[in-house]
Amino acid sequence: MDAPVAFRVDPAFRDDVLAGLAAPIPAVPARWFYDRRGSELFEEITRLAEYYPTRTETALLEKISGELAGLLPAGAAVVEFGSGSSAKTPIVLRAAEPAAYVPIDISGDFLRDSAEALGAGFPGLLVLPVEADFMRRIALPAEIAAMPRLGFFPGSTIGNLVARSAVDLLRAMKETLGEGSRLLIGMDRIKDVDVLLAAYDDAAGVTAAFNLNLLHRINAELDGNIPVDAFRHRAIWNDPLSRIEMHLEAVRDVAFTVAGTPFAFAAGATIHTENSHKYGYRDSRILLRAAGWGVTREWTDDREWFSILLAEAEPPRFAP
Ligand code: AVI
Repeated sequence: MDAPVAFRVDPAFRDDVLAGLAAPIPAVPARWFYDRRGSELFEEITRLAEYYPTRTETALLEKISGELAGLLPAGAAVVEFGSGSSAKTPIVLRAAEPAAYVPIDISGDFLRDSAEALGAGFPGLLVLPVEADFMRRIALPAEIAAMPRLGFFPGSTIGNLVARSAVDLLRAMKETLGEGSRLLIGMDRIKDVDVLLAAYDDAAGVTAAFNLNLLHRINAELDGNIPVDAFRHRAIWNDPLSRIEMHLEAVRDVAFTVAGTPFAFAAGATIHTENSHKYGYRDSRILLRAAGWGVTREWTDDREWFSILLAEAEPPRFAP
């Protein structure tokens, strides 16, 4: 007989779900979307006709790659916040021709695999993956101590954080990279609400499956018995907060347990699962400035749907 497989529960996931479902406004942090199935579904989202951000940002990076080539002095390091598994990283590495590339990611296996795959395409490039949570200040590898640095944070992932967390993250990036460093960051623009809603509630239902997968994950990993068919995907535009919100809405009264704890949701009640903030021309500058980054360039596509900003880590200054 096979020995029983020991089931490992991630205590941080359990704590977030139990506290989040019991909160006055029930919510589960969006980072828990990304189990294996969730990551596959997100990849599928990026290829959807309605989901413009990935396609728009990649095309914009290609378009400005000539200008990016002049950005970095010889012998610089590109530090990417994220694993660098996307098509965007090679565009920047080809353009900037750095001496070193440092991808930072919390998921070690994924990080090493993607760093290896990427390194193979850039012989001579020093690739130094760092396994760490980039929400906090990180000690960069000694090999790049004397190199000028360009941080790279594509994907408009900054938009998934509320303003105070986004500022904390941008400040941590500044501390990690050091004064005088630069940051190349992708941010999604405010646009027509119909375009935004379609991007987060696509006709094929892939985003709905991505959102509902969170409930499957809770059932599988936290011994839950949530009837997933009792919930539906909702995407709404919250105008005063300038963000798309994703929710899971109960379509009928429903009761279930997670890790032995009982929960009940009345029909129409929701679990808030994600925010995706959109930024106007001034908003992005205020956000970056609040964390000590001064914007020196901004590029946008013809429709002005997506921005890539270049910012410089400013020294503290006296101000009136
Ligand atoms: C990862 N992040 C930038 C995506 C976004 O657009 O906010 C996540 C996503 N959620 C639904 N679709 C895509």
